[in-house]
Amino acid sequence: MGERPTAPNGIILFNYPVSPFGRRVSWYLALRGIGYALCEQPFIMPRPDLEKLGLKYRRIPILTIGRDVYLDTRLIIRKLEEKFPDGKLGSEKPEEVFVEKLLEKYMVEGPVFSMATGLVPAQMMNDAKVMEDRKGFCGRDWTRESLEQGRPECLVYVRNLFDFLETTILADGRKWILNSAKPSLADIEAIWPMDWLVGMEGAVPSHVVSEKHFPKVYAWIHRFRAALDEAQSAAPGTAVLDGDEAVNVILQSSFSEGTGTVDQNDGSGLKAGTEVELYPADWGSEHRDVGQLVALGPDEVTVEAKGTGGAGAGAAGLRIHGPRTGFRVTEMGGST
Ligand SMILES: N[C@@H](CCC(=O)N[C@@H](CS)C(=O)NCC(=O)O)C(=O)O
Repeated sequence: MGERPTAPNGIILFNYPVSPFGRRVSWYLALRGIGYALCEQPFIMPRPDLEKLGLKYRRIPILTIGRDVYLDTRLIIRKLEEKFPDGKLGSEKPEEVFVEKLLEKYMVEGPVFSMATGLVPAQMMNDAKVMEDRKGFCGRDWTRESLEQGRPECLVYVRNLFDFLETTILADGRKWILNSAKPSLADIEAIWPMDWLVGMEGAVPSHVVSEKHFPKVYAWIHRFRAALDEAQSAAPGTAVLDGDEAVNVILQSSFSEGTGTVDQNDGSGLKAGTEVELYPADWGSEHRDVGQLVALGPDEVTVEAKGTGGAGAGAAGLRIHGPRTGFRVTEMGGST
C-alpha cells in the first residue's frame, strides 16, 4: 500500500505557476523555509478541485491550513506570520510596519497590478477562452485592440513606478527596502509586480524601462532572485498533491485555529451566527461563499460553510477566512 498523502505543516497552496499573486506566497514560504504542499490549478475556470471543497471564491492563490481556508495574499501572508512567528519576515518597529503596510496597500490594493497587467503583450491574447474567462478583470476586456490602446498610459505609470523606487528608498544603495540583512516582508510587498514585469518578455520596451535606466531597481531584483534561489535550494522540497489528494487531506484535518469573535463595533452590525455571503469587492464578486458568520474583526472575516459545500465539504464544514478590506460580507437576503 502506498503512503497516505500529507501536507507538510498542514499547508496546501492552490496556485498556478504564472500567478504573480501566487508568487508572493510561494516566495514567502521559500524564504521562510516553511514546508507545504502544492495543488496546481488551471489558469482559467473551471477549477474542479476547489468545487469539490465547495469553495466558490475564484481568485488565485488560496491557502489552506487544516480545514481553514485563507483567501487573498494579504491575509495569507499575515496568517503565516502569525502562525510561524519564529523568524517572521515582518518588522516589529512601528515605522517599518507602516512602510510594509503602505506598500501592501499601494501594490496589492492600489492601481499597480491593474497598470502592470495593461502591459501584457497583446499578441499573448490569442485564446478566446482566456479572454472570455478574464472579461472585466482589472477593468479591461482583454481584446488585443483594447490592450494596444491602453498600453501608453500603463507604460507611463510603470516607468514612474520604477523611477519612484530608484530615486527614493533604493537611492542610497541599500540592498533591501528596510536596510535589513536579508529580504524582508517589505521587499516581498514591493517587488512582486516589478519582478513580474521584468520577467515578462515584451511587456516593457527597453528604451523606456531597462537596467540602464533603473540600475538600482534591477540590481535589487537580481539580488532578490539570488536570495530566493538560495532559500529554495535549502528549503524542504514542496510536496505535490493532485486535487483528490488535497481534498482528502483537508477533509481529514481538524481546524487549525479557534473561531474568534464578532466585533460589535465593525460598522456592519452583523451578528455571530448570521448567514452571510463573502466575496471580493473588485472582481469575481459573483463567486460567493455562503456560511455562518463566526468571526469579524478589523482585518479578517470568517464564515463557517456548512451544507453549502461540494461532495465532501458540505457535511463537515470548512472555515473560510477573508481579509476585511476589499471583501464584502453581506447578510443573506439582507441589505447589509
Ligand atoms: N487581492 C488578491 C488578488 C488575487 C488575484 O487577482 N489573482 C489573480 C491571479 S494572479 C486571479 O485571481 N486571476 C483570476 C483567476 O485566476 O481566476 C490577492 O492578493 O490574492
